[in-house]
Amino acid sequence: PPRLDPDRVRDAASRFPPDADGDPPPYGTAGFRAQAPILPPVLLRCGLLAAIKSLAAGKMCGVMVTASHNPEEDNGAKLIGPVGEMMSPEWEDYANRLVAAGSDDQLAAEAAAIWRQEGIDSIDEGRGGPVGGVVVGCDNRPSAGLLVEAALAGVACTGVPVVRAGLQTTPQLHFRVRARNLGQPWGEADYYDRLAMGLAKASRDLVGDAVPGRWAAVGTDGLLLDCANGVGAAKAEALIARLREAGCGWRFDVRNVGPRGLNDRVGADHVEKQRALPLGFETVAKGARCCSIDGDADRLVYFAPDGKRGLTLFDGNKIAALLALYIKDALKGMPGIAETFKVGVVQTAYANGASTNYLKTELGLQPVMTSTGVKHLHREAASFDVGVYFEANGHGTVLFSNDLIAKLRKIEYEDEAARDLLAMAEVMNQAVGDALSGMLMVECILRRKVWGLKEWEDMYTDLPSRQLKVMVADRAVIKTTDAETRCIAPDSLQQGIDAAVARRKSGRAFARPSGTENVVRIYAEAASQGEADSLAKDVARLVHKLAGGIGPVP
Ligand code: G16
Repeated sequence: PPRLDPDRVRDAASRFPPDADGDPPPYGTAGFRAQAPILPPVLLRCGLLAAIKSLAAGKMCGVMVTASHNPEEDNGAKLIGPVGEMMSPEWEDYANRLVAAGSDDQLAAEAAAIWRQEGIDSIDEGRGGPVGGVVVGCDNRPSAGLLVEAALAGVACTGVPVVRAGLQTTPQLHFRVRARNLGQPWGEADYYDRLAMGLAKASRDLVGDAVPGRWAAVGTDGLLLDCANGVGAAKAEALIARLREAGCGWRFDVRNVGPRGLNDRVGADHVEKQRALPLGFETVAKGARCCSIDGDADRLVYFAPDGKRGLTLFDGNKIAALLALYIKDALKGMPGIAETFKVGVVQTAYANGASTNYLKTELGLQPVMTSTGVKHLHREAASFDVGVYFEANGHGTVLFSNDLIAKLRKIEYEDEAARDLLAMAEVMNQAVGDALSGMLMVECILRRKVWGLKEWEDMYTDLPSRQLKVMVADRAVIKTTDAETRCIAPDSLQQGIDAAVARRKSGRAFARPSGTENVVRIYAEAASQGEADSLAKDVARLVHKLAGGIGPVP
């Protein structure tokens, strides 16, 4: 049976020693992120922790080696729990404890303490001890090889079986862990099958070689996909090949397929934050339907070139609004269900005020606000029967409760809307935000509604907004409350922000420390672009002055 072998821990720790002159990174918004060279000891500890978690749960867990939207030189780890979720706060603390354990002996002692705390030795699964397993996947960064080895060495300290999944998107690895633990088909081919079959059901008459006449009349029948030169490129191509086999004749033009230039002026983060076209899209026709995913394919944003080197953005909020509208429409014809089952939408402070207003006034929903981080949104969304969650940056999915799925199954033969929702639950990744699955659902809904981008854009008009980053010596000096909408430290920062906001019509602004980069993020919106820009700048200057800014004053 698995057991924690202190000699193995010490041996592994000495093979992947911590960086002598640097503090280890803290567990951030989505796990650990740092420059790749300092990460091997962190990944060793992540492997070790995932193994302990898997034993505590008696299920498979996962480690994804990725730094997502961050530059190619960075890397990191996302830890995946037994239902495909991100780790709970308690396990984040364990992760920090292990990563802070500098010497070989400290690590062995800390791991043993967590092992005891979780009562692993007293677990008897009827097979002579606890059972578990860890699957390790990675994106296509050059530093992945060594970091995967470090994670595997961490798992090996416990004797827990380990699986190398190789190149995976983050959502694929989450899907795999969840499906495996639920006893469902879990391989990579099963992932493509599920999406392709779900889409075939969701799009019904639309799948096939012939583009329906009404859709063709909208004028934009193909999708240009920017893959950020990341791991998602090859996976998107595999998915599209599977769609073809299933008879889907939709056209996709896959661009920025790597291997070089990861996240460098391409990808969802670039498009959403810079409001700039990704490289390789300079000559794309005005109004063409395009989307960008990020380095590990868990974010999705749509855009259309405006013909002047700029673009119209369809961010996570616009995607959420489209999905929520589709769900509300489906529920309209199902009175019993609409009254009994709760639909909810979860957003963060980055949600444009106009999107929140649309959800409230047009769809009659009361959006729930959480702090930044999929882990927070996911948890909230799971409390609804249909929980739509999206961050403005394009992270999100739609979760369906088991009760609702069971109810829909009972009526699917006589009810078309029930079939639509079941198909949506198949297409949308139930473990985490997934750019490829989100993209299929958006494509399907636009076709079903016979909507071009114009109709989608017209759902509501975003208030002008601006995002900035400020470098500070220590971003931890900024403390926030109320889902990160207000600062409680340093002193007088919030007063300054309030005064700056009050000077703008429809103004709103906040500052928060990033959990994935060494910066403070600023968000501002107002009635005009000029006011949003100047408000963001005012807040950036306040942060620079009061929170120890480094470098030039913004
Ligand atoms: C991660 C998280 C997201 C979060 C983003 C930015 O995304 O998964 O939930 O919105 O970081 O976080 P922060 O503003 O704290 O830097 P990704 O795509 O980098 O994994």
